Amino acid sequence: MKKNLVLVLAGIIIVAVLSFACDNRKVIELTAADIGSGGGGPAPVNTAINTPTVTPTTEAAGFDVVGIFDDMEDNDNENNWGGFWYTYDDYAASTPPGSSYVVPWTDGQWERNGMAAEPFFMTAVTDRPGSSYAARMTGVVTTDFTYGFVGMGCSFLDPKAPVDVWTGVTGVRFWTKGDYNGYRMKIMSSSPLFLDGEGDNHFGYAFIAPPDWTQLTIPYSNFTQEPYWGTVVTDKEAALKMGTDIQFQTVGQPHASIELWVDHIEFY
Ligand SMILES: [Ca+2]
Ligand SMILES: [Ca+2]
Repeated sequence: MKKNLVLVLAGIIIVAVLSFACDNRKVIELTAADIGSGGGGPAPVNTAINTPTVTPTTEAAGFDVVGIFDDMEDNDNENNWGGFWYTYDDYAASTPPGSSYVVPWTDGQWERNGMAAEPFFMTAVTDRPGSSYAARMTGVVTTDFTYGFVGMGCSFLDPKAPVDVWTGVTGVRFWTKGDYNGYRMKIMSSSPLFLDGEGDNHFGYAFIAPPDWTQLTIPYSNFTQEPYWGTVVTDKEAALKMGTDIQFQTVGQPHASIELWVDHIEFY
């Protein structure tokens, strides 16, 4: 009886450690190579990975955070605040590399194919009145990295810097459609509370991509961390006062194909 209990406990600990170790390796999921360099703009500076504690103070946004972050209607890869869209994958998350695949390609994918990286591109919308363009990713999620993933996201600013998206803001609203798979929207934070920087377990909200365009309204009160990995951060306010990116990432694996559209993102 005791022996079984010990074995079960040992199993739980091993799973937890493995889970932590693997997820911990996501610290390199957002290398500079994975971040789109933008339409002629300089590549966002990914300071959070190497120096997660050098930005202890919240930078005033200098603009009204409440309102449209990006409706993509200008069909470029830059949001209304000046940051750039990008995709990312699990290539650098393990050895041998993860093999999940995302379109638009990551900078790393371009480079591995011997080509100069091209920026994230928007996709034409024909089935939502009032919208001509939206952000869309397609791809495949494999298990060469056990916790394989792909995602797309957008830095708030360029160069990357923390923005207080908490004060005076109730939550995030966006239109989405997709393939009925699960995805997780998250707000990356450069708060030093996240000990593993960009690879840590940031606040977000998981949803099922609906087959038809649907507006999701997600108050910050519904934002959570994922269970069982990363740094437990109880101060959501501190985290969201230092937001750096919004990201949309696959949940679960493998997926023979994924497709997610996101449009008209606003803070409300
Ligand atoms: Ca734009
Ligand atoms: Ca649009």
